[in-house]
Amino acid sequence: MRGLAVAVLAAGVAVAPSGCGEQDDEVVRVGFSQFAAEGSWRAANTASVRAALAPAGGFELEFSDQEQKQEGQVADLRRFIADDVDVIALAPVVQDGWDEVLGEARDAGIPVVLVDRGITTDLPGAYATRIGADFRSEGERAGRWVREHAPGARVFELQGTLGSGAQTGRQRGFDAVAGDQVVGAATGGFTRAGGRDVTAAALEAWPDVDLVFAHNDDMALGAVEAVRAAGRRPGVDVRVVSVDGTREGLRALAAGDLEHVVECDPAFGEQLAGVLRRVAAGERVPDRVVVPGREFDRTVTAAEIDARTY
Ligand code: GYE
Repeated sequence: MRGLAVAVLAAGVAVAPSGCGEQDDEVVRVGFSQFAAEGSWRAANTASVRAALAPAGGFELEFSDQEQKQEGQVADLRRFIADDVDVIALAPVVQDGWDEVLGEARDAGIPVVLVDRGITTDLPGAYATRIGADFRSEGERAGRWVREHAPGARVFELQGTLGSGAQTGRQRGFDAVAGDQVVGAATGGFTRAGGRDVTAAALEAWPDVDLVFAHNDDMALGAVEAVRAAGRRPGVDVRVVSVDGTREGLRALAAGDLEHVVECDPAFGEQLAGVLRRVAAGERVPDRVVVPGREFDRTVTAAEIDARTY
């Protein structure tokens, strides 16, 4: 039986170059550990990745979502290793604490591609590449807008999940440019409710705050609610600058509730699919694949808003 299977497989491989179509052995088995469904950006990212890693594209996907829990993601990776997937895609909730499980993947010969956020690691060859935005540059660009348009503003920095690559990068970038304007900072965990509650507390703790730099749009929208609830006018008494570029975020921008939005594009599933295919085939890939993003201001058009996919 085994001899027959090998012979059939060999025949299949032999005809492949002449263009006789997809062979079963070309299916790439991917384990993708997403960490949450905490907001609109992540929902769009998950949808984009799942669409690109569909069977029609030659992928078999094991998907997992872990409610922002690193332990759950570590368990995901161990399951993917036990299942002997061809490649692991990991969207790490925080930066630290991955070396042990990534060592296990490496020992098993399973390459890992980081999706969206990065990690800090001492492990040589811990991962093949990272595909995602340049968070530090996003923070810098938000900071430059503040420097230029609100140089006297007293800033509350509404930070994302502490210890996540998106939080540390955006904070470092912003602080490098406009850090001297920051009078207070706290995390809203990248959620709308978090953004609202933490901003409400911040406006009491630092009554002279007149600008909020939110690390994402969901928190920015929560901040706008908190500003109104405090009897202050968004865009007049307290201005809000943000990152992501969700449809709702851009609507708030057009309406005058937000000032400036640095785009972070979640729809890189197709690009990721290409990278995973190459990594699974043992090809070398650049160790960093940057997803570019633009910026939006009040001139954003209805057509641009309608065209948003997230
Ligand atoms: O900006 C935010 C999400 O890691 C880039 O995570 C991502 C961030 C994104 O919660 O909305």
